[in-house]
Amino acid sequence: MQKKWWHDKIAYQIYPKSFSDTDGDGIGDLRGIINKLDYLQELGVDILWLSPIFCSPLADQGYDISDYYNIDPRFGTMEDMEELIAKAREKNMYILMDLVVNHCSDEHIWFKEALKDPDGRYGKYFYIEEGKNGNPPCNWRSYFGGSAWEKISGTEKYYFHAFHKKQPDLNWENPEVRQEIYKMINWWLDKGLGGFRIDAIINIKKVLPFKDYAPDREDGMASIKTMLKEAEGIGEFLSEMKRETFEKYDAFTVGEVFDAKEEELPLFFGEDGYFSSIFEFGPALIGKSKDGWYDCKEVTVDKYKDTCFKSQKKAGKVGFWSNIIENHDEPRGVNEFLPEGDLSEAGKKLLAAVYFLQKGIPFIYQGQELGMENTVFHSIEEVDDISTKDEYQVALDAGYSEEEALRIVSKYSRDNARTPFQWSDAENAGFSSGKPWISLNPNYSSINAKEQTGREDSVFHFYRKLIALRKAEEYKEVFVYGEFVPVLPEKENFMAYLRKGQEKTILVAANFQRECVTIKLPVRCKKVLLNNDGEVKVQESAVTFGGYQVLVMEVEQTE
Ligand code: TEU
Repeated sequence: MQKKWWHDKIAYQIYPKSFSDTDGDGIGDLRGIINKLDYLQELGVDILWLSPIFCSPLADQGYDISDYYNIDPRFGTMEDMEELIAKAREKNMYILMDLVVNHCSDEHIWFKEALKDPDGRYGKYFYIEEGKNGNPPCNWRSYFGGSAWEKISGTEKYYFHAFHKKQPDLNWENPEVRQEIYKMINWWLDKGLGGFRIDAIINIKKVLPFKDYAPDREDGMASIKTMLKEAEGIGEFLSEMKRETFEKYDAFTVGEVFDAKEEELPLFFGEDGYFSSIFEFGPALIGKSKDGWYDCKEVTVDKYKDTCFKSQKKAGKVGFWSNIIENHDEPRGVNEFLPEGDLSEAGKKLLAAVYFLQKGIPFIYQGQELGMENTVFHSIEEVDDISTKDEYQVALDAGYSEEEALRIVSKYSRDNARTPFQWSDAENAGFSSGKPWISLNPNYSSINAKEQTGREDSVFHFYRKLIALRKAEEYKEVFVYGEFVPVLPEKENFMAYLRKGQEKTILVAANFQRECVTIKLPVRCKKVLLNNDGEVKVQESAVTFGGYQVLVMEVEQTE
């Protein structure tokens, strides 16, 4: 495999709006990120992915861009952005921006021009279709609920939006649109970006002409995902984009690609793939239902393990997943993947070790390094997220009470990940001197960076040690390139795997339960490299694990 600069890097996702506010408007800003580069350097991360900070009405928190060439004044200025890129590079850090080009904002000049003349040049930048007998052109449901079509007032025409109606889809079939996008990408890469995270990119290729699919809910509509299963030819667009932009700069790109078919993985993130990597969403999709959050099934330890093992097998020799336990669209990983009631620091560190040391690029989402947890909602009025509000209505429509519907969406809401970063136990958790745009998680007095950076056995320092171990001269080859081999996969509530390198073999072994257990391992331990909790009890190849104890060991090389 040809070695790439990003293979041994650790990535960190920043949700700027909730990271650190320096001007007291209650919204995080670029100056806040610049001021926290030392904190991020202490943690040991290399790549910083910023969720969108372009001009936006924030209908979908910046994933609705109204000007790709300017920073939204709420986040700062272009000079701040250029300073951040420069100061990050001084610390050998790379900045990724969030490339949101499946759609733009309805306040983008292109769309304003399109509304003036739907049949004109800019009308062709979007999907604008005649309605059918006063109805939308087809029965696709938006990701955020309701029809994916919005009527253009004063006409019988509709425009398509896979997401919110303020996010009209850009028409990628139009070469002029694609060239506009490539020009913008290169403009940003010329500023010194390390690359991009690429938003919702699987949606850019639609099945055309638009047609109905069999309804999958009582509302008579069909999920867009049904159409995507049939869509063909996205590779032409993605290859062209890579050729015209990313590969000219050796940029690191990570695609947000859901539901990629196994046989297509080499096309997406193989040696010559469309992207450097794509996110591994297997764990995030465990238990999910096409009917809505109310119908989600519980995640179990063994389901999590099996999903990880299957994904690792799929990626095998293809390339590098980008591995996560959470992001700005998901609830906090410790709530999702640790059994309810077991959110101990030992459990949080165990979860950290078992995902972080798999093969792939580890991504840490802001606050995950502290073990930040889901927040509490007392009413749906406290919820900001449009997706959560839609799912609340879906639960009500399914017959759940308001109280039940609130309990359901509280568990899965994207807002769980968007509460202000918990810097300290000071007012507003040290996030802002003003009123935060979204309520704090009340537990900031006990879970915060100031307390944890000052405590050697904290979750923060365990992540710091994990990063240092992955980067250690002696072990980086095995952690970056080593083969992933499941160990005792049939053992319940136990997750173990080898990483087999040319010179070294590592065993990660986790007792994913409260009860102690003694395991006879198929390998002999040479050296314990990391232990999250309790004593180390290793005799030859028999190991006794305490509750939620994980051990990272160098073991004898085997065939
Ligand atoms: O998300 C794309 C997406 O399909 C999933 O994240 C999911 O549909 C969404 O989270 C609804 O629950 C990307 C961004 O990560 C997300 O924040 C944006 O809302 C979306 O695209 C539109 O840009």
